Amino acid sequence: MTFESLTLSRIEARPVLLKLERPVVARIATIPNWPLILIDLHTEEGVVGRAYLEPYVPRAMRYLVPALQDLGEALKGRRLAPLELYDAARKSLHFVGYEGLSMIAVAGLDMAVWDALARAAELPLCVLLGGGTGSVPAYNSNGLWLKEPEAVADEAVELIQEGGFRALKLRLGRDKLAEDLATVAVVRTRVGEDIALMVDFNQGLHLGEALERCHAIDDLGLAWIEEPIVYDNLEGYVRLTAELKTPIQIGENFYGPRELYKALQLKACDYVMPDFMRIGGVTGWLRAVPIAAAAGIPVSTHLYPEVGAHVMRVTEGAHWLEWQSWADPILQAPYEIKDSALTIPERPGIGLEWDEDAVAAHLVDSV
Ligand code: SMN
Ligand code: MG
Repeated sequence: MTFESLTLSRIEARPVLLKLERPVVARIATIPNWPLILIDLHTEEGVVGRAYLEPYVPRAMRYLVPALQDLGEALKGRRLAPLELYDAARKSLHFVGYEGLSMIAVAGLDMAVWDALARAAELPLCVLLGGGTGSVPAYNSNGLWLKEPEAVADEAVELIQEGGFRALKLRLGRDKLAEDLATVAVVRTRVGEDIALMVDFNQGLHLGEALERCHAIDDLGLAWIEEPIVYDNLEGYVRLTAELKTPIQIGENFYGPRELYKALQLKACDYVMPDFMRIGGVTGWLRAVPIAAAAGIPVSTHLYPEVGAHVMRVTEGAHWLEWQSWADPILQAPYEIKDSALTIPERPGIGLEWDEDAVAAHLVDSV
């Protein structure tokens, strides 16, 4: 069989819910259980492409699962050319909405299509894309949510040990600025000077608060300040980026390459970190990151560490991979982290195989 001959037959999408070892507690939301939509893209030739979406809100799986299955029906019989299917799927939902859930569904389809193609070619995805296997520098983003300073510091020490990490991300945005300052101070004391610390406000502040709080942490040597204000207040980001010494990081809420382009044109950030379900999967990533590279802006990933590792191997200006082990419980062979880097396994495709017993234990009928 040659990969040129693959034909899409159907998309199977299954909702699972996993209890988070360290629940997400951010200024704007608390998430105790993590939703994953497992996508199996079947081809007439028998190759199955696999990917997942993680839409934060369990109830969102109620409408994303049928949307994915419906894209499968709409594209049934088409040859598996990722760019062609991406464009066809985008077009099919254009009048419904060009961003939001439409883009998320297309992104899920796209990642599974690329996976199927790479599996058929018997190549790791990064090799199919013209790169090579190897490791990708990663920071640990598995925890450090809004808890008491001492508890955050204890967790920071634990997180370093999860893979010889040299970088961690803390969430900020407690009720009082003094509590955030105390948290960064105690974490710094416990982890030492050699660990890079990123901070993320998860869009929790209004511009006035952000100006005050970001200036207050501007001399702490932080690696970046992420999303202090709501993601689409680009004027606010322009002001923050101009005023602060610490690099401003945004991008997990860019829907498609054009949003990245607009932010960079306005000089609304120093760094970008597109998310795979919003930027448009692998295809969206491949179309977005050259814009950042041409502008001299370093690119990090958001969530989706497995597919993220592959595309970072072919990303000019690749910066940090965000490591979360949140899909590990349903994977047969989770990716490994050593010396603060994720190593791409010698497996075809993205390298995701479901642990079907674990999947059965976590499948949800209604959410
Ligand atoms: C984030 C990740 C997962 C859930 C909520 C928030 C965060 C990040 O913005 O960048 O890791
Ligand atoms: Mg973030």
